[in-house]
Amino acid sequence: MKKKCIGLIVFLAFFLGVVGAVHSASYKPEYKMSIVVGPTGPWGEGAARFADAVKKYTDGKINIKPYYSGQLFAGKQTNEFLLMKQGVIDFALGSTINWSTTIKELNLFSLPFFFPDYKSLDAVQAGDVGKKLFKVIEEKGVVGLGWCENGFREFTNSKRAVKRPEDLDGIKARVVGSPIFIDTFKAMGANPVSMNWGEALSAFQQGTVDGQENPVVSVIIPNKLWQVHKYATVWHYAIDPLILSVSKEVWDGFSPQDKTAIMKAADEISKWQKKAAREGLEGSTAALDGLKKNGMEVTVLTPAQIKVFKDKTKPVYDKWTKEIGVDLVKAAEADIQKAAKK
Ligand code: X2X
Repeated sequence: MKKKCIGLIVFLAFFLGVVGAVHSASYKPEYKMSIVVGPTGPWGEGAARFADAVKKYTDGKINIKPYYSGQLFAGKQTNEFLLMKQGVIDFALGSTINWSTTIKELNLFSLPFFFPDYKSLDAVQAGDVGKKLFKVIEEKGVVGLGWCENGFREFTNSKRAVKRPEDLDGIKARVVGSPIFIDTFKAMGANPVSMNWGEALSAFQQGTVDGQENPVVSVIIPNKLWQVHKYATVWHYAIDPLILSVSKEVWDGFSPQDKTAIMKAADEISKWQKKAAREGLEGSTAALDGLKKNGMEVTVLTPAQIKVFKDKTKPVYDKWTKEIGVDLVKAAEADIQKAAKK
């Protein structure tokens, strides 16, 4: 009996060893991770921390290298998801906006003035809608490991303080290359132009565009946008979650132990990253104070001022709800209402 037991243990150890070896033999020496922005700030830093944690928890077996500033997709950020599917990109800390041209459902987060606060966003991500979205992306070849965050998108420009739609008149605003953004800014009365992020940074310097919309902590501060734009409008008009992710083909090649180790790293980093993206914004004015110290004039819109913009963009909501899926939008609305009562 004892002998049999020892035999079984030896066999199991041998079997697991062989399985492990087969897996690691097929591992790549380097896994490429895509990030649209540079290494500074919670987005870029989140990617570096994830790579470090995966290395640590897999005892050096899985080596992820972050490629910043859109290097892996040669600047064209709406290609990121497709390149993951095609095996060019292995991992990504990717914006839902950049993937939304491929995955229509992800436009949910870009519906104008839809998510009132972080609480409602967290509720939607943690509930059935969040799970459904991860299922949809997995069916298209990418595994979501955790929700991270770029943040609520605010507006900056070089012309004037924007408080009412009329203030946007004639302002040439760079928006990301996803059609809902063009629709929203047209509806609000601006003159939107879609541009990749890399190009946009030079366009701000050259003054060929007047404004842009991005989160304060993750993008406006790390890129010192006060050097090019004097005015900031805080209106939380869209939220931009990031998805920490891996191509399904790559994921399926990892051993069960390594998958567990990667999930551990992903859980840890998602928590850290979301918190860092909200630092100085949630229950604090530190981030906005920072903009003011650097010479910006910051306008925080009141609920009544926001309502004027929200009413203007109602046709965008109607059009895009159909694209996203009426049921999904209704389910998210129900989660948001429930979160408001808590
Ligand atoms: O291009 C942008 O505005 C950015 C950096 O926020 C995204 O990747 C969506």
